[in-house]
Amino acid sequence: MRIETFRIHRLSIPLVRPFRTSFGTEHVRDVILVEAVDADGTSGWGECVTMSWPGYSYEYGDTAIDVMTHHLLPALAPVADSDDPHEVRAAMEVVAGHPMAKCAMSTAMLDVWLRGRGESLGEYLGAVRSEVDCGVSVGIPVTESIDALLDEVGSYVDQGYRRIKLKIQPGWDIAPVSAVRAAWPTIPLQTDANQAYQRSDARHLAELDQYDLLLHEQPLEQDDWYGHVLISRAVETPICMDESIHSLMSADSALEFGACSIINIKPGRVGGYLTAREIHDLSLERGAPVWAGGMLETGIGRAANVALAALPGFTLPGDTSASSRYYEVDVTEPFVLRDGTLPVPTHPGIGVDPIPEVLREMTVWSTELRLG
Ligand code: NPG
Repeated sequence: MRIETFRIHRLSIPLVRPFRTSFGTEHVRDVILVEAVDADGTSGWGECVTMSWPGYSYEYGDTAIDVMTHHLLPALAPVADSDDPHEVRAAMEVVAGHPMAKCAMSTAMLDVWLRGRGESLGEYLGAVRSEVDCGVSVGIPVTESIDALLDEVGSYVDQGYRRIKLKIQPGWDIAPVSAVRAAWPTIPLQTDANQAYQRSDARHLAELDQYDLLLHEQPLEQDDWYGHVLISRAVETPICMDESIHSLMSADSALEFGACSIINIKPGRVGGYLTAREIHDLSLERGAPVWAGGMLETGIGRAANVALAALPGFTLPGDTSASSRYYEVDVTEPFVLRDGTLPVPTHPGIGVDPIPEVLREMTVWSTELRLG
């Protein structure tokens, strides 16, 4: 492998419905795809999961492009011909933080490398399944109407999704959870607050224990480790962390301290698929379930996430929904739900490619970066 060029493609894709969380509402996905091009012309792909504004994370589209162009590109030049993905990850350590940008570039390189070896990402990571159970993440209806929520959840249940995740925030928690639980008494159900609560809300969150939930995701601020310990002690529903987990060390600390007992693994949040796999391995060793998070990815990021979700420790359904959950038209062949599952790609690398005409049509900006 010798990577000579990176291309950054920025796309604008309308979501099929607005996605509202406790940190804001997204109508159109600002998608960044990174293409690494080998000397022999092979392209590999990675998706940068940043949003268009720093709401979920300090990283956002503009910072990711800047970091990739001015900092990661020169850092990667010495390893452009490396046959060791770990060496590629190590080369990026000169840049502090910015895991989403790192994940996008290193995944594109990993994809080229795997294509050269004829090995799928699933095989490389250690997948043990050919299909993965899918859940769906349901935003807060823009109208805050329980009827609208029940309609949306009902359509996902009818499509076969195996678990429902409800976005919650203070003022939108007990009523939606109790309504969904009443309508579907046995469906696996969980919540995601995206850091919207405070330590003093522990008693309020404990009221949700009666609805037989799989977990509460990230109730408190990402830095509030002790607060998560307190909430974990005060509520019966298991606590899961998302935004707090940026590395293998933070996953280790979270489980050791009892800040959570379940981890949502997002490769973009932890800097790539190697670290995602290490967090999986650590959690499996500790007996802590993990599940695959989602960031409204196109088929490019989704393909890689589905491969990851096929590892043995991913025992809970992930936010790995079908293309139709997000987009009218995906940039790849669409991922279609079958009996509540998505198939793990088997072709070499991430196993999918953008459809050239769709990529062209949706691209609003692109650039080419030469290495070395
Ligand atoms: O299915 O891809 C999906 C969306 C799952 O809820 C989801 N993602 O907080 O986990 C999250 C949330 C998110 C989406 C966060 C986009 C940031 C960006």
